[in-house]
Amino acid sequence: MRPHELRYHQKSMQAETAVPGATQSFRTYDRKLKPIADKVMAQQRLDFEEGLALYRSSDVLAVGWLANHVRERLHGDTTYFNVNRHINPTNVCVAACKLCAFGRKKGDPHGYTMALEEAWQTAASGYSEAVTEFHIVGGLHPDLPLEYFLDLVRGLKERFPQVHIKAFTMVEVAFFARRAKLTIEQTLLKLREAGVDSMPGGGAEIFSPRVRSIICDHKIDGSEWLETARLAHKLGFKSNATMLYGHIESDEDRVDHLIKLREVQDETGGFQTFIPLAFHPENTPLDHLPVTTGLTDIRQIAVSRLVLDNFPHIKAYWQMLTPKIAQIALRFGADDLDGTVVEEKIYHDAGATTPQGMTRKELSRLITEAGRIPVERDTLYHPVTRTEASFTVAV
Ligand code: V47
Repeated sequence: MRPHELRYHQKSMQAETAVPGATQSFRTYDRKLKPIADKVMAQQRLDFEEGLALYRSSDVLAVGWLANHVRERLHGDTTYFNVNRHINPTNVCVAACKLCAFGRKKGDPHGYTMALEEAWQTAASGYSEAVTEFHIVGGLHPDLPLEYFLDLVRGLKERFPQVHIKAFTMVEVAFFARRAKLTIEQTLLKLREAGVDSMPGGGAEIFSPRVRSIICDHKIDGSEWLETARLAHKLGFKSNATMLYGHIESDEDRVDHLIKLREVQDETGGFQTFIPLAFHPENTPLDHLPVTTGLTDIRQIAVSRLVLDNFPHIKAYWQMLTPKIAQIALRFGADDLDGTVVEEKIYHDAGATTPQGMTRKELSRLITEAGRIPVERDTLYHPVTRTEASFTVAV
């Protein structure tokens, strides 16, 4: 036995734990995980200190085992993906967030704003895969009126009536409202009337005021993001939630972020999916920071699954994680890979080397080879059944 193997063997001999009710026995050499495992098996809520212990445990495989247990309890082997297309109507943005490589100041030669016709054409390109979702987010443009976005959505609904429109982060919604001198509720109602069906999870970043003041100081603060989500849910919108990790946040900031989301979810039940987003530093003012490692990404997926006990889904966004890590994440708590995407700008401007899109076949292969069952879903997680020429959604 080599020395590191011996060390592992001794540790596991010390603290091997059989958890009642588990189909297999849970083993860990980290004694702090034992009471956490007992709570997970008993379907009890984890508290702040326990969340912290999951981030700090050296036994990441045991943390992953627990997360996988929860994932299988909720979803068995089912693993979701969807056929979507991202549309970013403008990269012009007043916010100048240090975390971002996508946004450009007004007047910057690399700034762009799509004419409405161009945005509708972008939506149509890549339509060969019969998309079920348009995912629309963009910069906080200083001059574009709310009407531009309403017309954009109306035009999409006219041209692609069967496609779900998941559009505008809580940050964009709050910005539209301020510019149009409307309340958040009034703005949300106008967006709904135009055809917005649900909202993506972006812009949450990390709720800690200390970190937010450094990485995205001109954005709405964490409590405004949460309040906008709360209002959207109360009006009947479903949304997602994200957390940007791997920059200057602490473990405490991460747990705090997850618990704040969990509290809103207790109240509204409006979040569908949580998507942890690893920070990509390239081409941002924070490019001196290192990229996250595979184990950090995998652990983040697992801790999210364990702390967010009231979120139905945890997404391993393959564009951000790479397809290889996203595939492994399917055994560490994730049950969703996101979708075909077709054209991705936010991560690719920040140096992502992943492909811009994947086909249904490629996504299914990743899932099947992870020993899971691929299920194509629509945005609201109804299974999609396809024939050669069309698709139907089981509701
Ligand atoms: O809000 C921006 C993040 C988000 C960088 O809801 C960066 O289904 C890393 O929210 N490095 C936008 N991250 C993406 C997003 C999303 C993606 C996929 C699915 C869904 C969904 C939502 O990307 C931003 C910000 O948190 N981001 N710049 C960067 N350099």
